[in-house]
Amino acid sequence: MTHQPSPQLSLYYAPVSCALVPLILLTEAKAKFEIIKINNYVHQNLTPEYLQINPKGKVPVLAINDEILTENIAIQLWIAQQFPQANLLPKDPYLQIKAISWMSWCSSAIHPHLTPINKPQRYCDLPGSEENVKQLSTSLLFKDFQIAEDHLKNRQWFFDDFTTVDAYFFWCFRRAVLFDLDLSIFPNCQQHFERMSQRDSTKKVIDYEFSVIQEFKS
Ligand SMILES: N[C@@H](CCC(=O)N[C@@H](CS)C(=O)NCC(=O)O)C(=O)O
Repeated sequence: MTHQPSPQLSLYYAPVSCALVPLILLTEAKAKFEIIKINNYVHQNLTPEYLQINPKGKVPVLAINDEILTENIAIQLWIAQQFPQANLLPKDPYLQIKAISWMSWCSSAIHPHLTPINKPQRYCDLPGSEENVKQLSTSLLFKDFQIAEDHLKNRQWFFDDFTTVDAYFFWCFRRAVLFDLDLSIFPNCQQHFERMSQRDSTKKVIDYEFSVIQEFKS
């Protein structure tokens, strides 16, 4: 049997961004990887150097040896496949497809409803319209959260055990928490958030995030 060397992994990461999700997963998997910090406060993601790495100008990026992988779902699936012992996806093939369905929803519904709350100026240029964009996006976001709220009733995780979907939804809900939205109408999501916050991997990456924010803001 030939021994395949482990690939060299570099995660391009910006604090508070959705790069938190692969960072949690790599930590869960006890993977060896380096973090390349991208200073989103000064738009380092839009510099010519970064655009050469990812022309989309976004994080996360996972560099696997010389290969560049973009898009959170693809990165999460790659990590789950590469580190099967971490059980980041359900074992049953159909439930794996269901996990991809939940991940697609985080990526294509929730995430696009979060960004306009943070950056309304990207979505409108009529004077005085930013507040309205925020309000409409918040109401779309709350419809998304209600779906998770119903699913999480009497459940600890999206599936029987922790999976990548929990990490992805955690990031989504945490963004809303950081926006200071009143989320008290979603107690099941709040409990899921608390449960996720108690995981060793999450604690570690949140501490790390704090240190990167301090560094970038100093
Ligand atoms: N479709 C991409 C979206 C990634 C994305 O929007 N990342 C945000 C951070 S959460 C970003 O890099 N934003 C920088 C910008 O838009 O300038 C994915 O799923 O990876």
